[in-house]
Amino acid sequence: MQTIRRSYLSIVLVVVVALLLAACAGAAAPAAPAAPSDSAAAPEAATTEAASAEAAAPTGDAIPIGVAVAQTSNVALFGQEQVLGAQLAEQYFNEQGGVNGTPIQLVLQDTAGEEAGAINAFQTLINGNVVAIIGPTLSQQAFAADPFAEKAGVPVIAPSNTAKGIPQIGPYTSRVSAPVAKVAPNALAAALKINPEIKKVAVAFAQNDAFSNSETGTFQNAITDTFGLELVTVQTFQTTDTDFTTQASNILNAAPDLVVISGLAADGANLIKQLRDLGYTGLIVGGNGLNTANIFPVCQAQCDGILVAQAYSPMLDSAVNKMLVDTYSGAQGKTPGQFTAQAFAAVQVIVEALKAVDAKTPLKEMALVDLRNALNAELLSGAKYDTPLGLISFDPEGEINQEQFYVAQIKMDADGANGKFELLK
Ligand code: 1QQ
Repeated sequence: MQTIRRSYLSIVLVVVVALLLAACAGAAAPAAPAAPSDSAAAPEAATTEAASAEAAAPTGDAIPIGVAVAQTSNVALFGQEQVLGAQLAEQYFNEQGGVNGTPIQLVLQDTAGEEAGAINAFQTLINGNVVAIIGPTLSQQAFAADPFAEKAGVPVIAPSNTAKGIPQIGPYTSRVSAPVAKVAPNALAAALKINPEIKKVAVAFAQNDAFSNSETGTFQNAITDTFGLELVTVQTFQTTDTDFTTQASNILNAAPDLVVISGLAADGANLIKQLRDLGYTGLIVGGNGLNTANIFPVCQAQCDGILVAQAYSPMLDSAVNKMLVDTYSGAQGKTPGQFTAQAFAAVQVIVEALKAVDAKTPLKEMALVDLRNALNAELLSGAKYDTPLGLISFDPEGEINQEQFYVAQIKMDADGANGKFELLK
């Protein structure tokens, strides 16, 4: 008995010493955040797993958090707002002491607008030893890139992926961007409140985009089933289209009382402009792809009146939101939009989850593979985060729990040069 206990103890001792040595070895090698690169050369996919599994966790230096969003292409109409939100969060949380005294450092990697760019950016960040990745901008890109993070065991916070099925990509994928199913129908309810006479609805959506397909499904079900309206035409387009004469003419011929559009920013706003130019005067509901002031230069005065459901209110009465609105307005001369607030929230949940992990086991004692796993487990623990989006948490699948949604209506100046999203009561 005594012998068994003694040999058991010595095994425990050996294991503990081995673990300590491993931890020290892990901690000794400095983390090497990926240098921001504009060439976005794709590392070999085969090296991804091995490199990240053996890499050391960040030590005394800043903790690298990857941000893979669109800084170029038409998708940068969203991505620009995301970069601003993430950088504001980086500055703010570092001023608050970072992760229990250790600063964070964003590692930006441009995805541009396609799937391949998102995959390249993800692989660069994974190999660059980031603790987590915020991105990509589009659901279309997420379905392609997130599986690489899943394979490498890197937590992903989707900052703006609202299509059905995003958290189900895998156990490492969570989102701070509420799904279209929860958000979009609010805009239809608002349209009916403004004009209770609406009976006939026309729908248009971008066929080559995962989010647009998901959102139009939600809209079409709500139009016919929830609100009992008549769907008079369904028009399709591509996110790369610039000429919408056919779709706009077909919509006008169907004589709808309401037009509902699911596309991205440039295409969606061009369609709206051409629809108005051809003479449509009724209400327009735009989906999440029209949820940015960056559409104003595209549809100009013809943006006026568009209804858009939002998962963020700049009016939210909380300390962190007031700070975001004040800081952003000071620098940009306008209030922040949803994509900025969601990117801020994405950084925030990672910082706060890292603090919780660090309080249990100091991060600098953890191997990167363990740190990434512990961070993911913490995010999925149900802990609540008081963000500019309100109080949020993640369910065990990584879906956001968020209480409050809003509907805004775009108001443009007469000359179409400036405008704003005005929240409806
Ligand atoms: C998605 C979206 C886009 C409008 C994000 C910019 O919601 O791709 O899921």
